[in-house]
Parts: sequence; C-alpha cells; structure tokens
Amino acid sequence: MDLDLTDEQELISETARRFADEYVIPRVRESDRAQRFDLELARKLGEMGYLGAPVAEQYGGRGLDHVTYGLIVEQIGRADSAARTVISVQTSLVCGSVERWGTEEQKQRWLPQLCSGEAFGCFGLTEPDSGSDAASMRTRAERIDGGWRINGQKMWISLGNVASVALVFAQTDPELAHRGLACFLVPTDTPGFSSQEIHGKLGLRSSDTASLAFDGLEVPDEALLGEVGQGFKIAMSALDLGRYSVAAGCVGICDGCVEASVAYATERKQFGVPIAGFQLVQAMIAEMIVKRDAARLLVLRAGMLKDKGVPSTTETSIAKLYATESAIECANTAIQVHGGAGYVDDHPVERYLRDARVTTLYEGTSQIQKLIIGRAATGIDAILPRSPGADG
Ligand code: COS
Repeated sequence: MDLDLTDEQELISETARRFADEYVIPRVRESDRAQRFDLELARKLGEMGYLGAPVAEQYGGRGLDHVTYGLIVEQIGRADSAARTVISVQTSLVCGSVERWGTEEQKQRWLPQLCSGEAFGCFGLTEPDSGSDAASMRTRAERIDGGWRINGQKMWISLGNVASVALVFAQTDPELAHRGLACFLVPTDTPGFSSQEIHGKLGLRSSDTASLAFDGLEVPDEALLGEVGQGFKIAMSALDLGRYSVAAGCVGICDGCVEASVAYATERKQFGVPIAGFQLVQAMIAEMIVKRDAARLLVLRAGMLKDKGVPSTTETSIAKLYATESAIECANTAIQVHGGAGYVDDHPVERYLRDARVTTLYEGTSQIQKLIIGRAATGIDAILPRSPGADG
C-alpha cells in the first residue's frame, strides 16, 4: 500500500484546509447556536467543487478519485460536521447512486445541478419503524398506468427540507422482501410529497433533518432508478460510499480535537507552567493522535480499494466503525484537556462531541458495522436474531 499522496492530492487537501479555516469555521458557531441550515455555505460547497467531486466531469463533477474526495471531506469535517453532512449525502448517497444506476437521461437531468449546488438531493431509506433492518420498510409503490403511486413515510432524512430531488426507496411486493424494493428519483415538488423539519437534536444542529411523507404521490416510469427489485442493492452500494464519507469526516473531527488541544494546552498555564508540560495531559494528546492516525490510515485503505474498483464493504465498515468511535473518544478527551473551557462553545470541542455522537448511529450503527465485519471474518450471519429453539 503506497501511503504517499500525489502532489495534486496534497494541493487539493491544502486548499480544502484553507477554505475550511477561512470560510467555514468563522460561521459555524452562529449556525449551530441558531440551529439554522446554512444554505449559503451549502451552495458555496458546490462552487468549490466539493459536491460531487468524484462524479465524472461530463456530468458536472471533478472526476476525482476517492482518496482525494476523502481528503476534502476530512477537512470540511474538521470545520463543521453539518457542512460535511451536506457533502456526504449529496455526493456519496445521491450523486453516487444516480451516476452508478441512472439512465443517461437521469444523469443529465440531475447530476450537473447537484454537483454545482444549484439543487440538493436527499436519500429516503430510513423510516419510523425501519432503521438497521432497512428491507422491512413500509413505504409502498404500486403500479399504475405509465408509472407508480407511492405512499409512506421516511425519517431522519438529511437535506429533506431543502432537496429538489429525493431518492425514495419503496416496497413493490412485500412477499419478495428485500428483492421487492425499488428506488425512485422523486422531484420534491410532486403533489403528495411533504417534508417536516426535525429539531431538538443533540448535535448537527445546523444540519437540515426532515421527516418525509408521501401521500398518493405519482411518478412516471422514468423516475425509477435501476430496476424494480434492485432497490436494496442500490441502497447498500450507496451506503458503501456514504460510510466512507462519514469515516473521512470523523478523521477531521479527531484532527480538530488534536489541533485544539495542543493549542489550548500549550497556552493555558497552571501551577506556573503550560498544562502541556504535565505528563497526564500529554498522554491525552498522544491518545488522540494515535486514534486520528489509525482512523486516517483505515480511511485511506478503503479509499484506495474503491479507486481500484474492488469490493470494499468490509474495509469501509472497519474504517467507519473505528473513525466514528474514535471521533467521540477524541472529542470527549479534548474536552478533558480544555477543562471548563471545553464545556462551552468558545472552543469547538463540545460541538465536536455533540456532532460526532450521531456518526455511530447513522449510515449504519456501530453494531451493524461489527456484524458486517464479523460475518465477513467467520462466514456466519449473526445479523438476524434467532428465537430459542428455532431451526438452524
Ligand atoms: N453492495 C451491493 N449489494 C449488496 C451490498 C453492497 N454493499 N450488501 C449487500 N448487498 C446485496 C447482497 O448481495 C444481497 O443480494 P441478493 O439479494 O442478490 O442475494 C442483498 O443485498 C442482501 O444482502 P444481505 O444478505 O447482506 O442483507 P442482510 O439483510 O443480511 O443485511 C445489513 C444487511 C443489516 C448489513 C443491512 O441491512 C444494513 O446495512 N443495514 C443498515 C442500514 C443502514 O445503514 N441504515 C442507515 C440508513 S442511512 S441514515
């Protein structure tokens, strides 16, 4: 594994770091306090080429490799996880799915406006009663003349209130279980589509989060992404990209924790010396650095596998599991380094902790990542619980 970044990768990462420092960080505290989605920032991400960075240039993307995309996401994640969520959802879940599974017409219609930030997209998989068990969704799509009628609800949908297009996963035939799922590209101005803001979140307060409802919503056949029955595969392949992006963002959080802690500990004096001079404080900083570097290497490995075009589901789950758990641990440790100062939002570390907390829940919980990793190692599927006495 070649760990050297190319000159271009270094340059793009450095540019993203500068953009994060100069443009994103100065506005993040106010948006977080106001719990307000920063539309101007989201559009600026498009202008910078950070939405759809790995999408082919012919569709408005930058045609970058996944390693470079991960470097961009890390830098934005260090600055603001809400902005990073815009990139992850738009690029990995939405653009990634349209580019891989869409018809030429669907790609031409949606990708340029999504990559430029002119329009936003959301990913409608999770429902009030269906999270880890994504295939058990209740949203139904029924065949009508020339198209489909969709009824149901989605929950915890990032960008759901600002999106112009929603990827909506729906069951076409419950008897077929996951093989009956279909995915639709639904313009959000379609009659029967509605969204509602979700507030009161622990973190990601300036991220737009919605519940969606579909009430007799009708779409033509051309709205189908891929084929009927491919919905589950589309969702899982999207999550392979989305989990990678979340992991890269969490490397950014770990890095931000190190940076803030070193700055604070070398400045803050107690007993007449900077607290960085105390061994127990250095130990905390060292622990964060080890976690950051290990997470960064796991993300790099997953990105390299994606760039080679080989399966990377397990390595992506390993990166996501480790990076997200590490982000929480680093943020908690960084608050400890900061003492009381870390408990208020003059420093970024309390926000890091609140924002990191969701990353072990969304795009597959840590438990789901462990089950994916364990199944790959043992060949035994421990995902479905078996009742006592059941066969097999
Ligand atoms: N890419 C493409 N196809 C995939 C895939 C992937 N990464 N993972 C699985 N599939 C396919 C399998 O090949 C299988 O295909 P067939 O029907 O042809 O056999 C099918 O999907 C079912 O796969 P699997 O048996 O692995 O599904 P399980 O029901 O065992 O469970 C888990 C899969 C639990 C891992 C999955 O449902 C999951 O990841 N759940 C979490 C959902 C999630 O992350 N939700 C958050 C939403 S975004 S906030």
